Amino acid sequence: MRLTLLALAVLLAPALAVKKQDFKECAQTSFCRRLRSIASRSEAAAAEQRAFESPYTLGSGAQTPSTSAGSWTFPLTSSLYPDISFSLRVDALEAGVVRVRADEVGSATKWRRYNETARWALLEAEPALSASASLTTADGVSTVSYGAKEDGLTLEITHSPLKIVQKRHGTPLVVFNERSLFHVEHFRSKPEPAPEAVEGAEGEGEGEGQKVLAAPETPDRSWFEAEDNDLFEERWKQWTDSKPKGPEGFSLDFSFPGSDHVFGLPEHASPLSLPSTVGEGSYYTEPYRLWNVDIFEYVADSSMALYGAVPLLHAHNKDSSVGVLNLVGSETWVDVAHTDAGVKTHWVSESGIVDFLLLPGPRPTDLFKQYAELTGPAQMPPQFATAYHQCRWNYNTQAEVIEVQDKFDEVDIPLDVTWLDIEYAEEHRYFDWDKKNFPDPVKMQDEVASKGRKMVAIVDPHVKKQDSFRIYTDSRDQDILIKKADGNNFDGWCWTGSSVWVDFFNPKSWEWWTRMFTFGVWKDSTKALFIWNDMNEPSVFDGPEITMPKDNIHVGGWEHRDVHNINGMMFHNQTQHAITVREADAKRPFVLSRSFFAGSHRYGAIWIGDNLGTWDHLAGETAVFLSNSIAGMSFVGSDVGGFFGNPSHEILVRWYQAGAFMPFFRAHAHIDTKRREPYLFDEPIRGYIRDAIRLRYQLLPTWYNAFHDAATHGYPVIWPQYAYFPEDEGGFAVDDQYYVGDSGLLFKPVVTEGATTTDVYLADNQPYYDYFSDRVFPASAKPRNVTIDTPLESFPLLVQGGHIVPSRQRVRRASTLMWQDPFSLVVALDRDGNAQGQLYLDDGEGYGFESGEYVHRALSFKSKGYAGSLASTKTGDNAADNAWAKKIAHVGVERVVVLGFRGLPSSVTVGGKEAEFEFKVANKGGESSVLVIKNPGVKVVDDWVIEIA
Ligand code: NBV
Repeated sequence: MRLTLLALAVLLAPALAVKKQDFKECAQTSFCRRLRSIASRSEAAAAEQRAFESPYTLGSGAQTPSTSAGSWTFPLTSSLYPDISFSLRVDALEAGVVRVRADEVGSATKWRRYNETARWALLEAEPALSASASLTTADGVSTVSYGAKEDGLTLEITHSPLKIVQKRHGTPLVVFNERSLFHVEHFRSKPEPAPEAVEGAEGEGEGEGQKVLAAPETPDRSWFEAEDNDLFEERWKQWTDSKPKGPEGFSLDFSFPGSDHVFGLPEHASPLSLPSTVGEGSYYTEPYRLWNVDIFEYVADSSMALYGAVPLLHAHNKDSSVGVLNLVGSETWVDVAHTDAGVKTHWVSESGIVDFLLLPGPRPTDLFKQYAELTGPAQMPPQFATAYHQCRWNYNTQAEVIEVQDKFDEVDIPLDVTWLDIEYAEEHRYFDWDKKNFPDPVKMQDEVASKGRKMVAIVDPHVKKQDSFRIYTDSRDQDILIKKADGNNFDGWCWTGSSVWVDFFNPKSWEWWTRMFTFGVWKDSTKALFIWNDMNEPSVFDGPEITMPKDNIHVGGWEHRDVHNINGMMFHNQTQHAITVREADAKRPFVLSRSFFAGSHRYGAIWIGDNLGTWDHLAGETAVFLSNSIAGMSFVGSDVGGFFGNPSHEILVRWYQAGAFMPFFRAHAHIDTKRREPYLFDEPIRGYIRDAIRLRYQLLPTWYNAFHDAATHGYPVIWPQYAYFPEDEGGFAVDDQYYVGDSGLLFKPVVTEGATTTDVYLADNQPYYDYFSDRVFPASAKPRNVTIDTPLESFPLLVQGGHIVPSRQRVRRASTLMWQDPFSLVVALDRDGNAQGQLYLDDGEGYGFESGEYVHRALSFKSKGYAGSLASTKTGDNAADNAWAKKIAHVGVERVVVLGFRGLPSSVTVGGKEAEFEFKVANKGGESSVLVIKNPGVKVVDDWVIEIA
């Protein structure tokens, strides 16, 4: 009886779990199986003390193309296939970055490897070469010296067997091919099945049947090319991948001597410091997979692929950080092994040229800058996009959209953006409104806009195959659709039923797509409407792994396998462009994308997809945000409350608190979930949620500073502990708390049920002040954990001593209405009584800032004995009286709170004029001193000094 009940309970329990069987493991994909096994054979060889040497050798002497100083091309051969020629090109780039490319030359087949990943990922496909770099060759080693002299960077290229070591002042940072796992599968002709050899043929040489490769006279070949029946065709479930090009995978090995931590390779729901996938006691057994998929109900801790892919890895130790950017758009798996000699990684990819860049660091901040120099700066978002977004699948009618506005107003909760999921569109034909439920979309958008708010509507990449639908007929007639292997337009199944997909790699689609968003063409859109690109992995319901067949064809004849991971970015890019230029006076666009690739940060925000409203998802997400962030994708958030399921009140409150500190802050829920807009709850729950959202609005100036730094320097909006304190080893694996920009705000979400206290890790010798109370955690020479009370209404938010945090305490119903409200400054003094901060302001929507229409202030507090002063000075070389500065000339500072001031002030003056203040002395109970200066009478655009004596 108990058993039956149990079984029944299992059956009735909501089946919230990923369907693992819908997604491949490495062993189920032939190139991964083949290439991953090189490492196992190398290990077996090592265990038996057999040599396992790379078969790859560079030709003698470097051939230096006379036209391009800083670039050297070597002939590359493999003893496995002496007749096949490869070339290896090494570029020393301006930024101290090295680029290595390898390709097969003069293939006897008609095939070419995909070589355009750089074109989409990098700002310039061919970044500038360093004219000062030099190469010398002696004793079979070519040494490139490059970068700034003081950095002491060299690249040592051993010719035979091939090995490349990047060094800084003689210390190896990264070693390529240390373990001899480098291998490039050359193109080969599909063997004609010999009548009697088809079945049971074993271990023949090339071109002799299906089981090829292991040639008896060169036994090493079998180490690198395992027998495989799936070289020219691969079946999985009901799908057959025709693989016309045959095998063209490649395997790369990068070791990081002296580094015990590697970060990056998003997107995975794994810890930030990537644990081992191989070796004894490894944390995962599958490599980190980069293959963009629509994977709902994903596992909260896994190396499985998610929606986006950035093949960027940081290796870090307390002395230095280095990065590897692998420019590959095809399916890629990465094994990580932690060893006594540092982390060793093994990357295998299905197709494309070898094209990787070594970023020298040496600090995480340098890596962020170097990556941004290569891939371009993050987009400066419109300010409203950094505020609160309310979404649900779906707000079903125009009246419901308006009701949402009213309800938020009734309960005094701010809101900037209301979202429309797929049900706004007639039969899911995006662009075509369902006029029964949305009779007057323009009126609706105008009404929302009249409150200072915006809307976002979803536009997915699947296009309903229907002759009455202009997007379909246009794209079909212009011949810009993705094709099947047989050359006909591909169709598949999605929300729209039978659908086609525009090939956004095809430049012919670009101008047309831009036109679709003009107000003349999309008559039901207004400038208050922005866009959400979902399903762009792309998601194809009846395709293998819920995506597109790999042998589909894109423009130029490239297969989908070559470009799959880049696909989502192409769609995002074009939509973003369309939204930018739809107004004569270009405004900053906002487009949210689910799928992404290296470089997607140029186009807008992402979210981490279909999460579950459970504690383990809430807990795991912080690491995912951080991992995405260090790879450029820091305008990131998750569905607040969880997409699937009906979270308890407690979890919802905790999620809102977490959401208020996600760079992208949007509540969203599946169509089958119970409604959970904040206004639906009774007090105190509603109040707790309101407090979280209002706090976000108060701190918007601090977020805007962080977004500005991201757009200017390539810094992440939120900083993991290791990047903020690169020398504090105790913090390298900490991934459940983070810093907001350079504000000194340290946030940690509460992610466990019933938590009444939460521990926070403090790395440095500075005091930390509780943002919500006067409590101070004193400076200490040793890293420590401090315990914070976290009843449901509260959570850890600390200010690191030494920072000035700007905020606006008056919250209005939308952020766009707050532009002339006064500022407050929290000045959290460091051990020496000093603090720094910044305030960046512009109109929040246009591009005037690019031509100097902004205000950027440096704020600085200095203690002198028992006195002190707070000064605001201009930074930046723009005109002090630019148009935006004039517009906000009346905006003042209404309150300054100085925490930790040592003196006992008797006067506060500005330009000789007394200002009102209150002072509370520090007490032994752990409360800091608090000096509150009221209405000092200073304006944000002016230079001023507040003197405290
Ligand atoms: O458009 C419907 C949903 C959307 O709400 C969600 O945010 C996306 O991640 N979409 C996926 C399609 C199907 C979900 C089961």
